Amino acid sequence: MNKKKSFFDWLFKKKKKKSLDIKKQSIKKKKNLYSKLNNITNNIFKKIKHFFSNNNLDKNFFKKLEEELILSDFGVKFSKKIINKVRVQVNSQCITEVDNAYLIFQNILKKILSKSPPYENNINNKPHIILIVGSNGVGKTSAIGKLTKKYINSGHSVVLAAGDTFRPGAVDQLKKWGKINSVPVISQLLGADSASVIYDTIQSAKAKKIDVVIADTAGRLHNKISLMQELKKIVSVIKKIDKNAPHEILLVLDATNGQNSILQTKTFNKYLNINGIILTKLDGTAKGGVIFYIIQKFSIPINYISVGENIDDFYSFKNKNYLDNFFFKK
Ligand SMILES: Nc1nc2c(ncn2[C@@H]2O[C@H](COP(=O)(O)OP(=O)(O)O)[C@@H](O)[C@H]2O)c(=O)[nH]1
Ligand SMILES: [Mg+2]
Repeated sequence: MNKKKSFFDWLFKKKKKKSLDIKKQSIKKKKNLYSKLNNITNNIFKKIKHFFSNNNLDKNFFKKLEEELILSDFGVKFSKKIINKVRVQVNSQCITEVDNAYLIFQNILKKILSKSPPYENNINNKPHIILIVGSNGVGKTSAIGKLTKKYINSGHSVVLAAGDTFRPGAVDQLKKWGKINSVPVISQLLGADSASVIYDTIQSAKAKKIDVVIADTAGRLHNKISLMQELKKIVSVIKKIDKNAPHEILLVLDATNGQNSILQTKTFNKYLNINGIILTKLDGTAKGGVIFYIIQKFSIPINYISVGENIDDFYSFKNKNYLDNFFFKK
């Protein structure tokens, strides 16, 4: 009897230790994530924070703040709009301390962040088909690698379509991500018809009952119109298999491109029905103001942000609370 009791004691302690270990691991993971996000915050707002702590609310204050915002890629008109809002509140509340003006400024930005429409990634179709589009070099293929891991982690099977048949090396790059995630990549030779590669991939996914198809596409063809036509053709070929597909068309934007990202969004959205945005390279820019500009200008959700070249440097934008916390942490 005693032996039995001590065995159960031992088993209980072992289980408790294991659950503590798991807890510790997840805390460590969260800490890493927070410090990474904190670094981005510093990038985006370093200059602005510096500005607020090095200036008084004198008569030139708003003009100088406007310049800061424009330099941080908030856009000229949008910067003016934000400044006006700050000015109205500062005046009506008779604020004289720059710290209080900073709080007002942060609250205005928080409100903009909270306006980003929610991103619903319910998988109601099998296969769920995602088309990744965007200009050359913005981070499409890398984003596919990182997104694949997210789906694998949530228990879904994935197949990748090497739809960038234009750039030499693009297929190999996608295959590398396929290997890292242990998922198949369907490809043809360089110069092959992109729509046909994606069509084959979807057929293969159907035959093998794979949950998610993520299709890469080329970023640069000889001109903008031909790229858009190629993408429209891909969409119509996909519709031959499932008229409701692609279920998501995600536009990848490079945050370091600043205002150019706005033009890209306009162009891609004119030709395709963009469902969501992946904003990449937020780690490499002090000009992240574009994220606010995109949110206020387009009613397209920001689905993910990418903050580095590693597979885990990829965060859902859904959890606004922690983003809020880290965008604005002192
Ligand atoms: N620093 C940084 N680099 C990135 C990020 N995403 C992609 N890259 C790099 O950007 C370059 C272009 O990425 P790629 O996925 O090939 O772009 P694509 O041409 O749109 O497919 C590569 O060197 C990537 O490693 C990111 O979030 N941060
Ligand atoms: Mg690519």
